[in-house]
Amino acid sequence: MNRRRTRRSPPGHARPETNGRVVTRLGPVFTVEDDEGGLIDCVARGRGKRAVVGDRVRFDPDADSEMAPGLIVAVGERRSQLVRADALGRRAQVLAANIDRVFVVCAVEPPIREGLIDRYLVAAHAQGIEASVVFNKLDLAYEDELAEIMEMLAVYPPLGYPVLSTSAEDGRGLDALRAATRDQCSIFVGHSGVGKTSLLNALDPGLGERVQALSYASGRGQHTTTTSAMYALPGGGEVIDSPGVRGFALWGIDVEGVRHHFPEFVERAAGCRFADCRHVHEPQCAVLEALDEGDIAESRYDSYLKIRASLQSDDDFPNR
Ligand SMILES: Nc1nc2c(ncn2[C@@H]2O[C@H](COP(=O)(O)OP(=O)(O)OP(=O)(O)O)[C@@H](O)[C@H]2O)c(=O)[nH]1
Ligand SMILES: [Mg+2]
Ligand SMILES: [Zn+2]
Repeated sequence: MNRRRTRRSPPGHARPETNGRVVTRLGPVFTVEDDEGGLIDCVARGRGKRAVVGDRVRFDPDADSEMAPGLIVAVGERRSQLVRADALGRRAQVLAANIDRVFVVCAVEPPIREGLIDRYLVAAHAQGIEASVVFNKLDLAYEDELAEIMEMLAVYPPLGYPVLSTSAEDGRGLDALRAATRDQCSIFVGHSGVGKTSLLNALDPGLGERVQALSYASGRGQHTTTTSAMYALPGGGEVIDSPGVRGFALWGIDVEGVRHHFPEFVERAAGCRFADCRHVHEPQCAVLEALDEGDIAESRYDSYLKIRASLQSDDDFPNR
């Protein structure tokens, strides 16, 4: 006889459903933290299958299916979600839910791509999620290189996106990062190898093994994060570590919507001659004037045009 069966609730008894939050997912198995801090592995049924890390869920801790003891039956409403288009551009891929702040992590190596930073910032803005940029591996940057990078990143703070410089190696900037992650739910995103997992470990060395368990160790001794997972920091606050990306394609924003997610454009758009100015070829465009005068960064405007172009060429996928 299957021993698992004997643990099932007797027929007719109300299932002891309870609330919790998804802290990680590996294939079909979600790990859910209940409101007392217990961790229960669950599978999901029906609408529960759309759960992602950060989701509030209703679950039965004792459903005792073949794969896991628990069963997620419903997903709560999300106050925010970080979402991108899948590789084919046909579906939304929700990376995490109920996030307060996105930390876009970059480093000298692999090199910074402003285009990627700006796409993340647009996706966050569209969801009302705050965002910061973290420049990590400070210890590896040469002085002249550092000056150049700092100048490049200096465009962000005036737009409402703080920039933090850190080294997971020598500890610089970690106090500021700790303060910035306190009392909220954040996610670390960015290219593979920029140091997201290392930063998390540096913030709380006690996490070591749990973080390591969700990594794939390559032959060169590098550990690549394979799935998103949420960790509670001892000083308060939670951080979701996410697998590195090659690129980030926007979802749910159409070509004419992009301009509303560049704060420096929004601020100036009232000065454009046309109320629906796209800030591309229009006469008397306050954004183009600010660009000419050097008040809007070329890198940002360049990102704007590239994002527009990427969405325009996707007419087959109107949802994107
Ligand atoms: N010198 C130096 N090396 C760092 C620093 N942060 C991370 N590294 C190294 O960079 C490599 C990649 O770090 P990870 O933390 O695995 O990077 P990640 O962003 O989590 O990568 P994925 O999980 O693949 O997305 C490792 O060899 C780290 O030891 C840093 O501040 N300074
Ligand atoms: Mg990692
Ligand atoms: Zn304009």
